[in-house]
Amino acid sequence: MQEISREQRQLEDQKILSKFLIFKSADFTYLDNAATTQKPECVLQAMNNYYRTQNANPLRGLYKLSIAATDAYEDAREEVRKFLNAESTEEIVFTRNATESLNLVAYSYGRAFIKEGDEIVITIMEHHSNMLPWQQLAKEKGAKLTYIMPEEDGTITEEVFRSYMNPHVKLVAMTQVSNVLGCRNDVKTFARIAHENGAVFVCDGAQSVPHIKVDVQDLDVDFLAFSGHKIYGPMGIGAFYGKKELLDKMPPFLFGGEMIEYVTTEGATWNELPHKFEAGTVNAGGAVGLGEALRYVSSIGMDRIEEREAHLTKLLMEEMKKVPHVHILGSQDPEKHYGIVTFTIDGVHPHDIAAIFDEHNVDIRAGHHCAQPLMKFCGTPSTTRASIGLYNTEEDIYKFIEALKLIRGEMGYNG
Ligand code: C6P
Repeated sequence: MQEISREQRQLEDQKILSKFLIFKSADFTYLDNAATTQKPECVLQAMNNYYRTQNANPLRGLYKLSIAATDAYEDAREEVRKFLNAESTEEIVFTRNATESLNLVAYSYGRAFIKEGDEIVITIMEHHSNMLPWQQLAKEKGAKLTYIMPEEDGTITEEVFRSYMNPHVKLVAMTQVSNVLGCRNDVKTFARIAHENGAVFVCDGAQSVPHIKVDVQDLDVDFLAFSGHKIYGPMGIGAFYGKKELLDKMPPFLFGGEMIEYVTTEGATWNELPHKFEAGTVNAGGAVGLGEALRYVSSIGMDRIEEREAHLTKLLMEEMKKVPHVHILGSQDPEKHYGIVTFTIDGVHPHDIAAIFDEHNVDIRAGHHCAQPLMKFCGTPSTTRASIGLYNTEEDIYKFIEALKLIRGEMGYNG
């Protein structure tokens, strides 16, 4: 990662911040980017423009406006393909979010190919969205669900991963970056080992795709899910990548309009990829917004985004470590956090911490972060989390630290 000078960084900060008008609407510091991100003007304008000039039901009409809507929708798919470096747009399926993507894979691939006695391997650090679909599948099929236990800081070594492989393992599902510990799993190595073992590899990219370069061909994962709203796009649109050879043999997930080729009173045949998995009227406006968001982050460059966020993560953790009674979950090394820093403060409930931060206009998240089994593994029912996005600046970090220093005092502690 290429470091830049202080002046260059400040110029870059200003250029980026000028695109996010929400920060001009009120005085607040936004550090809840792992939950959702703010939207740049170009995304709002692209969606506005779509609804003002191109809106019709895509993929159906034979008139000019519907063709324009179809083109806008399919252009967005091409943006996603490029962004993830998938081989073909047939491998990109639009959904509502990462949750729907992971459920779709569990319902369609899982119900068709996982059988009684098979084993599904996930990790204890999974978000509920990459845990419950596999739990339900395992229960329904009489399959075994195994949880990989990482080291305390979230590390899963190659040796540990290999120890979970056996001939019964038919599917591995794993997040690339944990939404709580911020640690990054070596998905490329684990996917290779899973394949050698005869298992497919499902990657939850919800917290990685917005922050690091993700290349599905390089990682050689079989499926990868992400959400538009965490990468500066709108809510209600997400996507997943699936290898064509797998998508081809998977049954549809939802049935209805547009996913069919031919219907009789007795049955139906299915549309070609990816439409087989996109039943009903699609979220074309959302897809347009997502496509524009991907163009926007690409214009900055994923390398720059990663460097900016790594720089701020380092600053954040260094400053947090100076504050007494604050404990950072997971690794103490900022390079292993990818913008996500979860913490506790002695004697203060995470909800009180978040409320006090809010009084100081700093937005962070408190609770179990939809990862209750991980909380249990970490020995705490809930925590507080700050998470960084591409528009955050050093000033945001110092505002956070100022508020952090006040928390115990405001709860009545001396020091
Ligand atoms: N995590 C967080 O604050 P959806 O809700 O479908 O857009 O994303 C689900 C999801 C899946 N995997 C991971 C690793 C995630 O972090 C999330 C969403 C948010 O941590 C909301 S709970």
